[in-house]
Amino acid sequence: MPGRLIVVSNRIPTGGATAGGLAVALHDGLAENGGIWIGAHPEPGPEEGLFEIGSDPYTRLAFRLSPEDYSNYYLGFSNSVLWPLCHRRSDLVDLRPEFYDQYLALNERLADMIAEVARPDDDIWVHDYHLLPIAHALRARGVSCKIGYFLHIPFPALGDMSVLPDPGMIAAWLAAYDLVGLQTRADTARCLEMFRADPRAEPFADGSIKFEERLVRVRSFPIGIAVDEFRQMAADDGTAPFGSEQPEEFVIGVDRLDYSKGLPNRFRAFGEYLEHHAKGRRPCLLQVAPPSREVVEAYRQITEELEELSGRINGRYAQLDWTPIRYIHRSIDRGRLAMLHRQASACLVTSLADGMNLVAKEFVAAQKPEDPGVLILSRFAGAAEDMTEALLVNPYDVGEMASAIDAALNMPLEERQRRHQSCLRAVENSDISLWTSQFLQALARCPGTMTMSARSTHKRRESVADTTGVESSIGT
Ligand code: GDG
Repeated sequence: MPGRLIVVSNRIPTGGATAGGLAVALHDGLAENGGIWIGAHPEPGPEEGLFEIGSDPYTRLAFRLSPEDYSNYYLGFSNSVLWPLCHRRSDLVDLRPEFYDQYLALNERLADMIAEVARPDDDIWVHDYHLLPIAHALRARGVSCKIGYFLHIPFPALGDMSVLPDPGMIAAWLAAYDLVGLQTRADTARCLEMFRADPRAEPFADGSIKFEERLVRVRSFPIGIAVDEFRQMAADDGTAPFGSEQPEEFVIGVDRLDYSKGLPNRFRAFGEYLEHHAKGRRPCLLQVAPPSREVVEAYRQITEELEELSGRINGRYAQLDWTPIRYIHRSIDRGRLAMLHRQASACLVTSLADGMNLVAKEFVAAQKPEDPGVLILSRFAGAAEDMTEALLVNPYDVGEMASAIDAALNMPLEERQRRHQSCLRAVENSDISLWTSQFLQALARCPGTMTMSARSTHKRRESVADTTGVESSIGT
């Protein structure tokens, strides 16, 4: 019987209708050989091991986060230490011993549960920063199957890692995987820099690293969206998403309300545009920003800042029949979102740091190719690495973003079409189904747990690869 795919993520998808892009993309791989998805149930509760929440067409096994796990592992070490660190906000890192202890404890407990379920011929695919130590903990329990890892957020700079309680653990944790997938070539370069600086690591030219007894490969796999599905959702079916409140023209922004998304500067830039460029024109900024991690202080602060900024800008410029910023601080239906993207003249993505940013890809996929809107994209979003024909901006430069809004709203049709075609190619080349299959194929090609003799053979092969440039990890 062929091995199964076991996906492990912080959250488990709990229902077909609400399944996200990742769940849909992994569906075939999971269904094919009776796969398993393991993740935390959205409702915390007392510990009770893994329990099944569905098995059609693949098994979903959930575990409960205790209130301490939720506070210290999830909100604490994951979202008040690793998240700010990876998004270049070391100033927001909140170091408390109980956060790190619970992060390690939860990962150890989860490794116990996975070890009970995994068979040697299974492939395990672990997702994101909440679960960095899982492979290391599984190896300590004798689990020998291939284990891949994908980090959805930026890989941190080497110097920034020094703020962690035990910075050397990141390399040791990652080295326990067979394959480490990152969003961009720049992330891969930062990860390799970390290994190069570590005396325990011996990096090879193809992006693989010998680390003590193990061999790990590091490569970029830029994540994407289900392009056709989003395009179909955006298609005009006669519904007016604004009802009777349709603005004359509008620029759209869609983001979880997170400090990494650069929202205050986006609002300021729109204010600058109105002050210096609009000249009687009356576009709206439609900002959809559902709440996120609201109990964390940094998130509370940015929520207040945005309310204050939108109030101030609207107070200054609004007219009886025009509200410049329409700020919606809650989630809206995905189909409606797709239609709004299609109707927008431009989209603002202003992240100060972002692993990829799927909103940029959704906006491009939703456009009418014959009359497309313009994507204004932060240089610091992973999406900018391949979407080079978007209007790239520095999100710290409010004046530059105001000029970009002006340029987007005045851009000739031919230039809009040319830029859109180029961005659409990048979006189609990273379709989520390709992303999934490329990652799983690369994991299948990994040599797996190595013996000393196998390692020396590998070393000889790599020295050939060095000269031929075969399988270069950077640039894929
Ligand atoms: C992490 C990384 C990386 C947003 N508001 C609503 C809504 N959304 C949807 C968007 C998009 C998704 O949420 C957000 O994805 P992003 O990629 O933009 O950002 P993160 O949530 O920070 O995701 C990121 C991603 O992982 C994948 O690897 O790209 O860099 O930070 O799909 O459309 N959806 C609905 N209503 C909303 O109000 N229905």
